[in-house]
Amino acid sequence: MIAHADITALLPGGEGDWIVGFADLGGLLHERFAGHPFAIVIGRRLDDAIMDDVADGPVRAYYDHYRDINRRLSDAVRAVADRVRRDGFDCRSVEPTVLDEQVAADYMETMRLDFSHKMAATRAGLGWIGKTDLFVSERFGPRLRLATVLADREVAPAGTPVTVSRCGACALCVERCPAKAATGKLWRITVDRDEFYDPWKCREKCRELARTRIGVNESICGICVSVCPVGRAGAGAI
Ligand code: B12
Ligand code: SF4
Ligand code: SF4
Repeated sequence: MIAHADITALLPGGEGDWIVGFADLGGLLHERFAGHPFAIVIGRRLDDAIMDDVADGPVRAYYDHYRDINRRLSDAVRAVADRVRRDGFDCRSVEPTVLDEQVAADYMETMRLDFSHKMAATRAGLGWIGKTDLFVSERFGPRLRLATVLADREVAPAGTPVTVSRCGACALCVERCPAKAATGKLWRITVDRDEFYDPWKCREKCRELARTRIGVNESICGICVSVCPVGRAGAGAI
């Protein structure tokens, strides 16, 4: 077993900017990952001032920040995987994101990858899935990005899985989404993404906003991340 503190000690700045959780994903993974069902989920918070500026759409500072946080997460999962391997575990890292050219041929039809960081995070008990399909953490709300290390054996006791949404009557992200991508239905583990959120509508709007506002050909928006009251500095409880 490896202690929570051993993992956070590897993360620059320690617990202040990061969340770490452990999950047992047995029976939930694509066959490509099935030999490594024990997850260490790592979340890195996003900068509050930058995220406040995204309330009306993506800005250049958000795009730069998003790439910087992806680099930090890649470094973090590499460091954590090395540490876990030293204790004799077999493990593999799942990067925070992939490029369009690295995804499966049917990605545009499914808009799904074969590993969901958000699922690992709910199973670790770190938070829930919000009304626009974001992972909403207790500490930072949706203002974070995720990456995961998968191991062949239990690294530390798993958290208590979260199985239902805690959004309650709030619908801010649904109302502010310029793509009208979400219906407002509450998530629970038996509700599939496509029943409450349309990723094709979202992607199309993300690409339009990123192209027109910051001149990049990527899926960047973040309005739903920005407007969520959970975890936002100075915001009250929902
Ligand atoms: C494909 C993809 C997209 C697509 C589709 C998005 C989508 N929501 O499905 C597009 C291009 C539209 C997109 C847009 C964005 N994305 Co994106 N995207 C991904 C990616 C690469 C794969 C997601 C995927 O396969 N989804 C398939 C569905 C089925 O799974 P899911 O959405 O992850 O979540 C479902 C399951 O987890 C399930 N679930 C949860 N717990 C449990 C438990 C059990 C037992 C079961 C059965 C199921 C279950 O519930 C969810 C709803 O059904 C992930 C990285 C990754 N590998 O996870 C990032 C990721 C989801 N994106 C992220 C972000 C930030 C964005 C954007 C804000 C873009 C930006 N940076 O400005 C927008 C936000 C869109 C939104 N509101 O969700 C973050 C989300 C962080 C967060 N707080 O949630 C991720 C996790 C990247 C990261 N490393 O942090 N994205
Ligand atoms: S990223 Fe933008 S378009 Fe997609 S759900 Fe969030 S607010 Fe809507
Ligand atoms: S804005 Fe409200 S409805 Fe949307 S994820 Fe946050 S708490 Fe849930």
